[in-house]
Amino acid sequence: MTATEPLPEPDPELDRLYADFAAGHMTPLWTQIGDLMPAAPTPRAVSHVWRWSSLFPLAARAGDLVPVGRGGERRAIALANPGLGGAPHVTPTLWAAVQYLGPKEVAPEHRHSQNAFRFVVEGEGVWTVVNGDPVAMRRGDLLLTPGWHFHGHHNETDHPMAWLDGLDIPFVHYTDAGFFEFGCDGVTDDSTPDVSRAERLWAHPGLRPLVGQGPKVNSPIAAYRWEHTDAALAAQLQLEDEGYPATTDPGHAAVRFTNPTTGGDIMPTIRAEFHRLRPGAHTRPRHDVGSNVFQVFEGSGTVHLGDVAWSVAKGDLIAVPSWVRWWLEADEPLDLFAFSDAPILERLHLARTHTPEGA
Ligand code: GTQ
Ligand code: FE2
Repeated sequence: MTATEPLPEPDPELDRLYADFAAGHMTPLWTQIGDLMPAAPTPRAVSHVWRWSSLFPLAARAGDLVPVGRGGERRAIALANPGLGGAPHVTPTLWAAVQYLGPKEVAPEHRHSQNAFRFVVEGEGVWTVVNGDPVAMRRGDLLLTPGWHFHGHHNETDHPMAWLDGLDIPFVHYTDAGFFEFGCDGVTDDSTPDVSRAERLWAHPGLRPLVGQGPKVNSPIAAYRWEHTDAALAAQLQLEDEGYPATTDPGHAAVRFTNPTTGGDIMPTIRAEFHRLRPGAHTRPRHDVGSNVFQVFEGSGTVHLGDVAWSVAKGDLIAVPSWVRWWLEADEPLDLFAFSDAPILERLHLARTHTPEGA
């Protein structure tokens, strides 16, 4: 308690009052205002790093022991933030899981209110079928499964594949906003095109088809391909070398994945970005309201979270709770995928960022 007024002295009458509050399912503000309304966010979630070197072998063991099919739906293993009491929440709003699909396996179609994406840190050979559109999954690609779109995944190869799933499951759970439906038992289209119909229509830089006008809630681009992300980041660094200011900080190239019909985020609840740091480069320390999750795509470096420095390497996943001071430092060239709940916080006018060393 940081109250300036002292709390009342112990008193049997007061004890009876508190007991009667409890019996009546009521609770006084004055005993808990410090917890309910802290001067700045005091997250229960903690900073944490999950190592790909442990995640992947555990997912592979699940692949040997646990079938995938109707009922369980997905062989997805969620990251449980150590501060959140074992709940399958990487942060209070976000879900992050490693999903593993063995040779020739099929995860059957379903749909739900929760928004989802897949990010591929290694491998290829799985197609995710989104509202009947087969979308190839390859290393470096970001694939979208917006809320209420049917989706199933099938592995066409004779080797397993694992990837990162990001969803707003905890937020939808907390707000009791979720609906769910089964779709067909396999996938509605098991063809294996290199390019989805959504990309053929929507993924040409700066060109919007004249069919389907009007802003869309979700990005219609089913897959953001690595070739484009990589080229955009490489160009920023090259422009910097040529003397044109193109990076956010020296040696720090960054892009946000956007909805081409609005210029805003890919989905209503989730922001996704990609960051590239030159060897020796670092970002400026910052505090953000809301939570961030990173996955190292390539290279190695140090993630500073509060007062702790975590060395990270390919595939490692990093949870950054609200308002924790964080910054990145690259040893080698460091490529990092990032996602957050920023669209929720911004829409609700709760977003804040603080950069202690100036803007
Ligand atoms: O692939 O459809 O990690 O519905 C969690 C829920 C993946 C999926 C998850 C899901 C999926
Ligand atoms: Fe799903």
